[in-house]
Amino acid sequence: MTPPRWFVRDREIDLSRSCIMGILNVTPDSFSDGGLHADAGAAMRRAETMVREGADILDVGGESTRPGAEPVPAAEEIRRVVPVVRAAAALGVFVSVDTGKAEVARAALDAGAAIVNDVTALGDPRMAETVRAFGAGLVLMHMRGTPSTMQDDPRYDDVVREVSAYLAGRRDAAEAAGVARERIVLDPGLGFGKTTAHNVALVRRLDALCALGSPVLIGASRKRFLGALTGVENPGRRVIASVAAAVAARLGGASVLRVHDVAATVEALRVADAVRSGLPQV
Ligand code: HH2
Repeated sequence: MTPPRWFVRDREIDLSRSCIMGILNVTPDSFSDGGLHADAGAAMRRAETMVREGADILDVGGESTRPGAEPVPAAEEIRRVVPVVRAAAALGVFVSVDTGKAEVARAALDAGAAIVNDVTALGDPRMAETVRAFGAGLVLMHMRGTPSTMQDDPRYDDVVREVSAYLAGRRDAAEAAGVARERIVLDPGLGFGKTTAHNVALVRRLDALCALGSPVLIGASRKRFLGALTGVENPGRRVIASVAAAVAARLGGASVLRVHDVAATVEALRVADAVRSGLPQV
């Protein structure tokens, strides 16, 4: 099967093997690493480690989206992310900015980011134009409700069908606003308005989302549903569960894996990639 392609600014990201997006939260309150990299120096040490461990993309976020999180003003988000984006881009990796605000996206793209990771899937009406103007890559993610309400009894008739239809619609909207299809990646948004059963169903039936023809990103890393499945309560101790989820997602067709634990995931995905694609000369 030919891998889907992903163009970001003037480059193409190699999706013939797993693409690892390392999480770099510069927030005081993210669910598993809040406050750890809140100053730019600590964030850059973390960035350098993840690049050494094999991250292809660094995803810089200045606003937590954990369930119940409160919104952060754009000026504060820009203050948090821009210095880190600029320094991370200088490491030679792709940098994405995890934001739903066009103003923050523009500041990050100006500072050298190549991708906008928009968990609101164009909730800001100016986002598509911002992405188009820079020729940036765009991740469109599904979320039910907002972070402050999303885990209040989420219900679907058919979660796989509804999430896929929603993402196809958001991709159409992005294309209508001038963002080329080969710049777009789709993400079912594990944990964003979903029960454990919904998250598991989305990973089990990733083929339905992959059938839309765009690369698929999965962010399962350290999330609460992995705690529910394994009984591991401390998010920082969910490495094995997170790696297992990344492997399952990769074998199900995901191209991009958004993770905290880069070294462990890269090692496991070497095996998953070999099993998926085979090796020459067998
Ligand atoms: N998950 C989180 C944040 N951003 N972006 C995409 N595309 N997909 C995801 O699954 C996703 C995301 C939540 O995780 P994290 O960044 O670790 O925590 P927080 O939102 O509390 O900063």
